[in-house]
Amino acid sequence: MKKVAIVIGSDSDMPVAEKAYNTLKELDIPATVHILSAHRTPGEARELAVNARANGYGAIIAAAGMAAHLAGAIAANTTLPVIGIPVKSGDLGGMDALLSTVMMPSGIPVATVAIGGGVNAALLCAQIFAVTDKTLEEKLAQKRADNTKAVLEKNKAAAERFN
Ligand code: RP5
Repeated sequence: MKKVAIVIGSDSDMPVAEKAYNTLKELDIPATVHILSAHRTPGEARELAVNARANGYGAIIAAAGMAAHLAGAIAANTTLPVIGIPVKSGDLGGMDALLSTVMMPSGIPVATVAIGGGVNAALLCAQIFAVTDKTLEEKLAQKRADNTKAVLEKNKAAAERFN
C-alpha cells in the first residue's frame, strides 16, 4: 500500500500530527512524520514533495499554524493529493492558518480540513486510497458503523437520564 507523509511546520504542531498518525495506524495505512517548514526549511520541504511519489507516498498531509504556507508550498511541488490542516497557534486562534491554507490559487489544490482536523485529514487520505482498495473500503465502513453505534449508545444513556 502507498504511504502517507505527515509534514508539520514545527514540533509544536505534533499533537495534530499524532491525531492523523494514530488514525492512519488504526486503518493499517503506513505513515511517516516529518518536521519541515515552508519558511524555515524551504529547500527540504520542497525535496520531500518533489520525491514523494517516487518514494512510495500516495498522499501528503501538511499541518501548520500562523502564516501557514506549508501545504500550499508542498502542493506546488507534487501532483499527489495534499491535505492541509490549519493549526491553532498564536493570537488569531487558527483563523490565520485556515485562510492561508484554504485560499489556494486555481491550479494548485489543497484539500483543507478543519482547524486541528488531524482525524479527518487521515480519513480523507484513507478514502482516496479506498477508491482502489476494497479491504480499506470495508475498514472505513466498519469505522463509520462503530461511530454510529457509539453515538446511539450515548443517545440511549441521555434518554434514560433526562427523558
Ligand atoms: C508555524 O508557526 C508552525 O507550523 C507552527 O504552527 C507555528 C509556530 O511555530 P513555533 O514557533 O512553535 O515553532 O510555522
